[in-house]
Amino acid sequence: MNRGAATAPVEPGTPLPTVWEIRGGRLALDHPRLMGIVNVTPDSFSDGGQFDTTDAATRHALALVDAGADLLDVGGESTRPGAVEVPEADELRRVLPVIERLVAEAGVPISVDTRKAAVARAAVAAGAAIVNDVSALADPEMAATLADTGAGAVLMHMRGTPATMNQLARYRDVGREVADELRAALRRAKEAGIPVARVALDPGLGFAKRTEHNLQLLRDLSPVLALGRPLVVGPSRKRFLGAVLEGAEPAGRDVATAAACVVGFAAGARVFRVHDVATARQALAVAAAVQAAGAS
Ligand code: HH2
Repeated sequence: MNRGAATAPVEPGTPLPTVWEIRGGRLALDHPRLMGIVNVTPDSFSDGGQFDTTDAATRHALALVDAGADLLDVGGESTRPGAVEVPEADELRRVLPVIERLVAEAGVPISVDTRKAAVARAAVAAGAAIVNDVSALADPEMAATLADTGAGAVLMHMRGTPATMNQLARYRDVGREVADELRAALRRAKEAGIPVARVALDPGLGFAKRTEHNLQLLRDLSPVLALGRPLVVGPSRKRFLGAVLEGAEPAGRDVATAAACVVGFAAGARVFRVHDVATARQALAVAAAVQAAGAS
C-alpha cells in the first residue's frame, strides 16, 4: 500500500489490464482513454441545461470527439448529491435520439450513463457499446440485461442513492472498503453471466465520499486495482476539487480535473470521464509520455 510515501503511484512492473472488451470490439488500454461527458439533462451540476436538446447534445459530443474523446458517455439523469430519480420515459426521451445520432456520426464507441435496465437495453439496441451504471447493478434487471446484450460495463462504487449517499460517507480505510464493495459487485456480475473481460470498475469519486476520501482514493488506488479490472475515474469538476481550490465554480475546475486525471493515471486508472476533453488529454499525454520514457 506504500502508506508512508507522499504519493502512491502504481509500482513499476505492476501488471494492469491492457484491454477492455466492449460490445462490438475491444478497447486497448495501453494509453489513457478519454470518455467525454454528454449530459442531456436540465440539471447536471456543472453543465445542466447546456446540452438538453438532441441537436445541442449531438453538436457538443461531436466537438468532444474533435478534441480527442475516445468514448462518449451519454446521460439523461443527474446523479449529483441530493438528485431525485428521473422517470424512465423521460430518460429514454432524452438519451435515445442522441445515441442514435452519435452511433451514426461520432465514429467512437458510445456509452450510456444509466441506473435503469430498461434504458440500458434500449440504448444498446440503438448501438451503445457500454453501459455505465453508477449504482453497480442496483436495478434487479441490470445484470441480466448486461449479460444478454453483450455490452461493456462500468460498475461504479456508491453507497445508497444520490439522494442519500452523503450520509453514508463514513470509512475507516476508504480504499479497502471501496475495493471490498466493488469486489461484491464484480461477483454479482460474474454470477449473472457477464464475462469479467467486459467489466471496468470505478471508485466513484464524489459518490458517498467526503473531500478527504476522494483525495485518499486518488492517492492510492491499489486495493481497487488489485481486483484486476480496468479502472475508470471521474473527477471532472467535482466538489472535492472546489474544496482544494477554495471555491472555484464547477466550470472553472478543468485544469484541476486534468491534474486529478494525471494523479489517477499514475495510480493505475486508464479511462478518464471528463467534461473538458482537450485539457485532460494534454495533461494525460504528458503523463503517458513520462511513463513510457521510464519504461525504455
Ligand atoms: N460521475 C457522474 C456521473 N456519472 N460515471 C462514472 N463511471 N464515474 C463518475 O465519476 C461519474 C459517472 C457525475 O458527474 P456529471 O455527469 O458531470 O454530473 P450529473 O450527475 O449532475 O449529471
